[in-house]
Amino acid sequence: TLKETIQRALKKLGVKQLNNGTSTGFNSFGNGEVIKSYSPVDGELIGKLTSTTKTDYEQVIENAQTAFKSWRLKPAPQRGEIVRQFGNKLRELKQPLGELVSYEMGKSLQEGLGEVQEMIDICDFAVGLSRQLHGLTMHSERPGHRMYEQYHPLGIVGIISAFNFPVAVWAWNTALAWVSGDVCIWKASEKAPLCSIACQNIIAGVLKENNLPEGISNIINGNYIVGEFMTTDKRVPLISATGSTRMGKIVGKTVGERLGKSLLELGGNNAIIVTPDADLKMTVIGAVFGAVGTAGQRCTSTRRLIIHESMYTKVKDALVAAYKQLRIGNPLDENNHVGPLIDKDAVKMYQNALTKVVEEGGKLLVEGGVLTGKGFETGCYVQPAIAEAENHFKIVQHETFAPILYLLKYTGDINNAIEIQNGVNQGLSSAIMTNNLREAELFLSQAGSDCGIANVNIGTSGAEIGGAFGGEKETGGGRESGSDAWKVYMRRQTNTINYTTELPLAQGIKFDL
Ligand code: UN1
Repeated sequence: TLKETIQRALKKLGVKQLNNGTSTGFNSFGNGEVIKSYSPVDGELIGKLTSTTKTDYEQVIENAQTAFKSWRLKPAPQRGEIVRQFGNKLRELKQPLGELVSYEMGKSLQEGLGEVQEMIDICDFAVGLSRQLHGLTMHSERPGHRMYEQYHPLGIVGIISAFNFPVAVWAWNTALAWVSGDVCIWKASEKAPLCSIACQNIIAGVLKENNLPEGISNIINGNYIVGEFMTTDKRVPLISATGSTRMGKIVGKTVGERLGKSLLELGGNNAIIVTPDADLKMTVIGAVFGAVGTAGQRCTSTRRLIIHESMYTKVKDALVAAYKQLRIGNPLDENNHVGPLIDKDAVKMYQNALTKVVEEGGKLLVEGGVLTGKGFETGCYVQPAIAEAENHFKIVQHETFAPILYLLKYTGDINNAIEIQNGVNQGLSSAIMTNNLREAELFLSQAGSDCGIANVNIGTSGAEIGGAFGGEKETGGGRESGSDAWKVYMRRQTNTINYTTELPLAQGIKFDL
């Protein structure tokens, strides 16, 4: 039964009924009020944990600072070795951790396992990276001089993550930060806090086996006030925050006031352009997975389809037919495609968006609605909806974290579609379905999509970890995960060395004494 599966998973992950300290005894949780975590799947109380007080936070900072002093001296490839061991532990615990993600957050088990796979992948990436934290060498304009740059660790990295990817986003940040020589403090979402306990237990075990201080990885729990401990704290040089644009604006401003660094990965309003040359089958699979996967709660979820008028009826009919096939229910049951939304507030926002789109003149093609009856007792299960709309509608301009897909029509050439695609405040992910080389290349060109991610014949969600992940405009501009995203976790130092007995000045300046 589900209950037994979850009990077994919690046991394997060392998550207790009341979590007020890790399995290794280091108290990074705190003495504050108790937070209860209920599953949106069946409404059961999964477990409790204690939140972090200001006094606890000071202790965490001290532990992190002490750990940093030794961790930064460990050669980077040896830090990589710790991340390698962590990745192996994740391989062993992939099933129970995937189950906990699915049960606490509500995404399908397949997607929960996929999320743990992203953690494993970023560990592998970071291990390789630990031997490639390269800087450049330059030619000095002065004789007998050498110039180069090196990357040093920053110190404490603060990670604020959202409920929708309760483990992977942490891993993207922390794996890179660790090989960079940083130590981390993680504030997970208070909507999926037990996932962070499980992760902390795993890394704490690895650190203990290697006689390393647990302060290399720390977690703090609670609401935004606990997050503010870090965003206002000069001792935390980098804050990496994933979540809503509303949250990101506050974090960006707070960190900016103290001239700290922030890495922001915020909301998206992602679209797929469907051209006259699109492959209908690929379009439907990409759009449906993009719109209903994770119940529309990915920052990369497909929210808008921009369809050429010549394809419009075909695509619309195929989508409506596909939505009829969707099975909604317990996400740990592999027969289901779509699980619940995270909580009742999310359900309210979903309902509100459906009301708004009709008020603004849109038309519901698949009505949606909250599911009731057996298996749906939590009130968090909703029917994915499709609405015909226009890009300028306020509700279409807004990111609603729910499975609602807006169909928009374009006429004429691809530039018109690109204009609609770019005509929102967010700039995370985008896609085009086409077999026309000219359209595809234009979409990817400087005159094309303005997003951080632009795909051809792939949907908007489900990015691999190897590329830099993030977006422009109100998405916040940060890049996490692959490519050279590691550079933001390090400080660059330019070194010029004079190996002569003269002291020539740069720019040809003469200064004789
Ligand atoms: C998120 O929703 O915050 O590209 C992350 C994707 C996933 C990550 C999403 N790899 O959909």
